[in-house]
Amino acid sequence: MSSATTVAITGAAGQIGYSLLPRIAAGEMFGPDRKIRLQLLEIPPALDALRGVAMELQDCAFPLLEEVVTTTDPDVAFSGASWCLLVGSKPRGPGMERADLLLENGRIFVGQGSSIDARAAADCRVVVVGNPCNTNCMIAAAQGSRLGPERYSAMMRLDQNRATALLAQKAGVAVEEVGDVIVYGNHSPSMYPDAANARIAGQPAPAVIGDSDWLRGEFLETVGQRGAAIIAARGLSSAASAANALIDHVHALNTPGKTLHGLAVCSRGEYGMPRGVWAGLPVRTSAPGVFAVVEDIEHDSFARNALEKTGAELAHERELVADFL
Ligand code: NAX
Repeated sequence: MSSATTVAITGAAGQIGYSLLPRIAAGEMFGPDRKIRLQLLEIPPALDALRGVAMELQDCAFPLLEEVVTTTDPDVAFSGASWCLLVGSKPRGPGMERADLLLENGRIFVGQGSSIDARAAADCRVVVVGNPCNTNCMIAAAQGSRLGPERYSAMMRLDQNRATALLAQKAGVAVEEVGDVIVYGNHSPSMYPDAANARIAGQPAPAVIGDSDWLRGEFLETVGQRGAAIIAARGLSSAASAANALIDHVHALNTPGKTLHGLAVCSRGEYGMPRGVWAGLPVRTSAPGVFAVVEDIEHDSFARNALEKTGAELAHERELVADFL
């Protein structure tokens, strides 16, 4: 029996995949002593490209990389996987409404969720990146009877990292001086990056920044529109920073400690998020893969209003995909 960690990655021939796979194979996600087996899923038109990526991985001669499987069959990709990183999804086409996108992707996540529940390892953890990631994650989790909802999370970490870097820049401090930045709700422009409870060099961020208009205006706007700004500048959506955020997300899940992390997890009504949707919430990890939502963070009326809006959007998305749940 192999002692390698088996990692299934969907959409592996895409942009994020191209940034992500070498970093996982180099040990950046699971550590320098852990052998890795990659099981990569694509749709048939992208299979040749995926084989090219696999060739490049081979040519890196990574000491930790034990095997790379390329496939178009979810049952093969998820078989025995301890981590399922669901990156692939259908992009929004011209004239496509968000509701259409939810339905198109919903079908993908019904199939992948069923396959994961049937095939993945008993200790499997699932992380959804493919958008709309919160609702896709809820759909995938709903297909399961073997793995519980606590095994499924969706990625808010890119938003968190963007907000953290922006606060550091504004305060003129190093990024590691900024902590406890949690992005609540949906990974969409309705998200709420909470600067009021963030810390800068151990002090409350609002006191250090000293500009509440900026925190409630330009800061929120810049974080919410950062993805669009990168598309406008690069002609392509964020990929290296998304891959990096996924590595941070998995570290957060795997590293017990007091640090607060923002993950989209199944809400039990914390901070007014509708029960049963996957909402960005503050969590602490108590053992590898085991986390609890931190419930004692206080919010003022401005924040509560923002939380209500993003929560309502998640509830609305759930109504649109009700047939898949
Ligand atoms: P790409 O379009 O470059 O790659 C997506 C890949 O998924 C393609 O190769 C495609 O063939 C594959 N795919 C489509 N349907 C599939 C299926 N049913 N099974 C397996 N593979 C399938 O997109 P990329 O830039 O890599 O982004 C991937 C996803 O991440 C997108 O949905 C994107 O919106 C989302 N993002 C999410 C972020 C987050 O913070 N949660 C940030 C980055 C990114 O925008």
